[in-house]
Amino acid sequence: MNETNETPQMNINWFPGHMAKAQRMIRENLKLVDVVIELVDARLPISSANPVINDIIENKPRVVALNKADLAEPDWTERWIAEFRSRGLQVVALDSMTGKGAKTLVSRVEQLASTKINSLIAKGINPRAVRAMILGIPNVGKSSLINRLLGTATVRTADKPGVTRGKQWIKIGKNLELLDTPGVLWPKFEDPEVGFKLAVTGAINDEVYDMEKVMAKFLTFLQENYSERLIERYKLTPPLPQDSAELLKVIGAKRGCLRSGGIVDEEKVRRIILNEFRAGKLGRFTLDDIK
Ligand SMILES: Nc1nc2c(ncn2[C@@H]2O[C@H](COP(=O)(O)OP(=O)(O)OP(=O)(O)O)[C@@H](O)[C@H]2O)c(=O)[nH]1
Ligand SMILES: [Mg+2]
Repeated sequence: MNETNETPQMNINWFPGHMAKAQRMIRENLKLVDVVIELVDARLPISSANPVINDIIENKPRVVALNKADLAEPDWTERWIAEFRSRGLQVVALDSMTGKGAKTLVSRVEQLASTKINSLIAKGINPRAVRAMILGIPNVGKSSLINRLLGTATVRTADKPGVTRGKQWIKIGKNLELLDTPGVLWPKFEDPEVGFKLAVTGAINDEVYDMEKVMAKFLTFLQENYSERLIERYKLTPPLPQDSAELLKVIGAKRGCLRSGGIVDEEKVRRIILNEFRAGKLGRFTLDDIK
């Protein structure tokens, strides 16, 4: 996407103290688990990743789940899967709303822990369930995945004194226990391009960035790359205006977003387009390219 100089000021919610605290809590919980499930957004598998995830989890086995795959372009998801594999990572596509991919995810987690579990067996120690936790930036779908897995879980296990003191685990099938509190990671702040993608996909609170600037850039992006989708969705007549402000007005007029005097309610149109994009009504998008 084109470079612009605007930065959605997303760092407001993440002071250095918050990051340090989040990291500390995650490290504490990491001691209890065999495997990490790193959730990223399939529409932006790199931009939605935490910048220092490797340092945080160190050598803990990890499976990357490309969540919201239902909103991403399937071809691109395939390419991203191949890319992650070529980097030596386990990866699965996931839709936490329907649960598509969840079974594969669970079996990958079990596979990743099998070396450790087998070594316990070899030492004559009773094999125990594999333990895992979910990590990811805000809004990536951590709670949705937990709820989805809970839906298929046999029990939500209570505290287990001595072993997992004070922690709540969700037992999934016979062999897997999932920590019921996910680790919330901070996104990448520095790169304005990343900030833009996080803003349009809803990873950053709408109050925290300049909606007008973000939507101007987004409309230009749609006009340049996906004009046929705009034409179809909003019943527009081609060619579309190149200027994003003009385009906004045209869509607003078609949608009847008019205030008294026939003036287009721009705020309302921006909101409609953004909501429809996020709900997948403009089609499926992958915003990160493989570099
Ligand atoms: N289409 C689609 N939407 C999803 C998926 N997973 C989650 N969502 C939606 O994404 C939004 C955020 O999901 P949550 O599960 O609350 O995300 P979270 O990571 O727990 O967010 P925080 O608790 O704020 O850190 C919700 O509106 C979900 O309905 C998915 O696989 N597909
Ligand atoms: Mg949550």
